[in-house]
Amino acid sequence: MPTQSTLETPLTMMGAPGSPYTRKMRALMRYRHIPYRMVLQNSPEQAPLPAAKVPLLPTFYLPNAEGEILATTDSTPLIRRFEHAFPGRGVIPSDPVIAFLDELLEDYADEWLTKCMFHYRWWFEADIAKASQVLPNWGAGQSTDEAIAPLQKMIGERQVSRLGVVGSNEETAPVIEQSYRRFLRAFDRHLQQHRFLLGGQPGSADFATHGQLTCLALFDPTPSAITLEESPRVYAWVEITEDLSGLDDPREEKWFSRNAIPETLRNLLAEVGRVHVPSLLANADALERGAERMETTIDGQRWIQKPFPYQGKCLRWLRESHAALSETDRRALGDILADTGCESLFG
Ligand SMILES: N[C@@H](CCC(=O)N[C@@H](CS)C(=O)NCC(=O)O)C(=O)O
Repeated sequence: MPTQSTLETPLTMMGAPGSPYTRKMRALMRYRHIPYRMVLQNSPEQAPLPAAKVPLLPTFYLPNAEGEILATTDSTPLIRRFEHAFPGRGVIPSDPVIAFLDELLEDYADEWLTKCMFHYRWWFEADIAKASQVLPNWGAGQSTDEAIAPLQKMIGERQVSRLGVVGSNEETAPVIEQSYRRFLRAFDRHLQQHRFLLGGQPGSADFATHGQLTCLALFDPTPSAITLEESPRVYAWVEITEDLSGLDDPREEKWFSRNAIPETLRNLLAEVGRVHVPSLLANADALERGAERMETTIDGQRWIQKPFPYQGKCLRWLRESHAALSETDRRALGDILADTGCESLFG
């Protein structure tokens, strides 16, 4: 970790309140005390900013080696870049074994919980109605009801038609919905004893989880009701994690020690192994074969979806991090992951 900041601040972050990855990064910036300015998507302030190659929310505008400002996306590598650029209040555990658990849980939140998020937002009438009415208002500035109505219709229809991208369909809906409830129950039990996923201070996985849960717990009516039914504690945690700027300076000993991983964390890892790991593996297999569809079994039920190249990259990153561990670390990690289903990632 550097002793002084190597990126000029305030950083500019373009995003939207309903984007889980925008919320992930905003909570992270607040916790890390990184000064930022938030620019809303489609606002006049966005107009002069360069466009990203693949436009995604959030987008940061950061210098390359020549000092040229580039539109930069993808929260996971951005968090690692900021970890090197700003001193103090880091979110990557220093023990490589704990750091791997953090990376794996971050991937689960970013790539599996987002299936829950997108499914619930665009599957049930009440959620579709709320999201299509509110979303266009975030960036539309001052406009009349008549002017915004076609945008509301367009956004609703476009997003519903994209459900298949995350694998939400008639066959997979029960798998997604059951997994969300199981996750809530496991996270609830964990939070009864621990402040964050990896101990007494937040890791990048906490911010990823927070981002998806701002939608699931706080905004979309169907999953919000489910969250309150299963765990008011998780609901409260999402609100708390929004702004951790006042958390005492974290100390190294607040992370879990590799020799004392609580059973509640192992249960969360077992949930990752139950749904996310088979999904990552089947996706990579379909990509490798150039198949049009990935068809597999997740949680004992049929799963079909179009393969997703980005998640092929996620699996490669996890395997690279695993391969970079020393043999002692790999063995310690193996003991923690044994029988969670996560061990099949490297199998
Ligand atoms: N892996 C990316 C995912 C970002 C992402 O998928 N953002 C969504 C919104 S939350 C997006 O911009 N989708 C395209 C769109 O809405 O047009 C990250 O971690 O930042």
